[in-house]
Amino acid sequence: MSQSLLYPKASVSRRVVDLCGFWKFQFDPENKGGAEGWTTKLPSPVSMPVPSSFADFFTDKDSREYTGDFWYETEFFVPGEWRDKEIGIRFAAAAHRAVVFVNGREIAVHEGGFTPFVVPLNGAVKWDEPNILVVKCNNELREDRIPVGVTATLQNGRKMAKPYFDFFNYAGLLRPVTLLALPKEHIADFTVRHELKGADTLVHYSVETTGDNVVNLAVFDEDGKQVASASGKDGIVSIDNARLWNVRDAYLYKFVFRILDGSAIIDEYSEDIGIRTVEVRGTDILLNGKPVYLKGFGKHEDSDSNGRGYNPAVIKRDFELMKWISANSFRTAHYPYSEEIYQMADREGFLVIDEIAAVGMMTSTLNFMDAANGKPTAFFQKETMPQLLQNHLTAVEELIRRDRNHACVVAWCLANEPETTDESALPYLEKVFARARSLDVQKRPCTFTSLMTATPDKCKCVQLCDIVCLNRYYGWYVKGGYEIGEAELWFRGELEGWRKRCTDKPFVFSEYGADTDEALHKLPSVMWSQEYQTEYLEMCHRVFDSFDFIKGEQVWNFADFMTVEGIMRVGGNKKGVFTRDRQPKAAAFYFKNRWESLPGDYKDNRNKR
Ligand code: BDP
Repeated sequence: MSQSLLYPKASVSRRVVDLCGFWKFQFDPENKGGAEGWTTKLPSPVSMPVPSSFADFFTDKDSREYTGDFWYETEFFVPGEWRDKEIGIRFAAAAHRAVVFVNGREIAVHEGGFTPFVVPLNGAVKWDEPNILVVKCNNELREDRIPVGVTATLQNGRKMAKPYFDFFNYAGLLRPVTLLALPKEHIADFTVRHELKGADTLVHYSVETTGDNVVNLAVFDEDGKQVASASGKDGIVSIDNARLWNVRDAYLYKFVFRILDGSAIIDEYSEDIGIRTVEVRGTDILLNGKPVYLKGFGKHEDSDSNGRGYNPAVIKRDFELMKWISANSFRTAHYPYSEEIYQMADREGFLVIDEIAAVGMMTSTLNFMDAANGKPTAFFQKETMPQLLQNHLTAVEELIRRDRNHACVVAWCLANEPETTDESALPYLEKVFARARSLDVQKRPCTFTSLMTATPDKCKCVQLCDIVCLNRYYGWYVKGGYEIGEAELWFRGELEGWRKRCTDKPFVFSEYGADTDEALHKLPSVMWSQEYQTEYLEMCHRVFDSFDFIKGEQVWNFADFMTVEGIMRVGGNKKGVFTRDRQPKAAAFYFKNRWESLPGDYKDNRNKR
């Protein structure tokens, strides 16, 4: 069971119990929990909602900035009638690492704060009795883990996170925790790959189970009518006149997988699947064979009080705002998001560039400062690289296993702003790209986002990318304010360079943006004012509109978000088109106007080849 990352769903054969609610919680600054028996009972806990990030609940700085081990405790009950089942606890996300104890016994360790893991429980639980669940988490940043940073120890002995990235190091049991009971023989995983052959739509599927009984697949349309079926662990279903999944026009079929013993159902698992193809051809990104232009955002999972904790209300609001503004896509900067976000993107027809937590791959105290100066940091030559690579590859596996069946996922972003100006990045990233390509049966395009200083003459790794994603800040970090005219010339100059270097790839702006105070208006504009944000955006779009290989614009950021405190950030990063509480800045109306008027196949180059 521990191998299965399938979303927890009850069915005729499966049981799911939600363990969310208030748990006990305690910081362990002296690292003494293990020696003092906290594995069965926390000595002086406070209450803590699960899921959530702990940082923004407390009123003192030591708690907000707390870095080190912290513990959770709760109780759960396992009914005796589950004795012949395989049972486990599923953590949708424990940032950044967790050790799990049941009734005092250590039963699992997991590294990586943004992907799920299941802890098998058989053998560790008491049936028909309460069981004690204790989780020791740790949020220290290290150069051999992702996201990358270091942990400093202050003179008073307190630890402090020093991220190499520009978002607050929120941690905790960020996403739901569930108790699962599955039949011993169960569906562990499956993949689908879609093929459009003239009028025929073929779905190649492959199911992994823990036994040898027969597997059946039945496919239902949105009216509940069965439209196809097949038998066998691997096979093809053909759907006549299939309604394809499209941008902002989603259609989801229900795929029901069953393990059967004669007519008895041993296990059943179903998933809503959008049928579509995605591919890159020349400088086009093709969805179902037709070019698409990405309009949208780099986002964060970030909200008031709950930090990076699962927040369904904010998820809902964000999708409503993205629809209002006429966006069609977003990037999950800078880590895999909650599974429910991909489900909603599937349902609403949004295209997702799915990013891994490989961020901060450049030695830096504040990502945004060092990113601009171009000083080499020899990041990929550090001795921590072999270990970092191992963790990175495991994270790629978990990301792709978790998300590969979502129609919304149209590309994998395998790193954010790695230091690709140095040759040593190439062998490292080659291994990461090779692993991703080997795992995705849909062969989606792979990319990384390119940092500002990795210009066409300096980047050593862009050849790995199927889509080139650029993070560029001309007019903000480079030649901002009154010099914006020069910024535009520099910007155009760089793009001419790219035109020469990569003649046959689509480019997407995965970041561009200007910090903006929601209350500041200035005529004439100055940097930080709402007027400047719009002028800056107009300049960027003028540039994008004049290069036909640019196939998308995802502005940084959807909403203001929290970062470390410091001289460059006023209550966080303010590049949001919306405020942190999801209200529009002036730029939101500007975007709505632009995106409503851009055709869905803007810059269709097919007839030019
Ligand atoms: C880029 C990073 C992003 C930052 C952004 C900024 O990818 O995480 O928040 O710059 O400075 O370098 O706003």
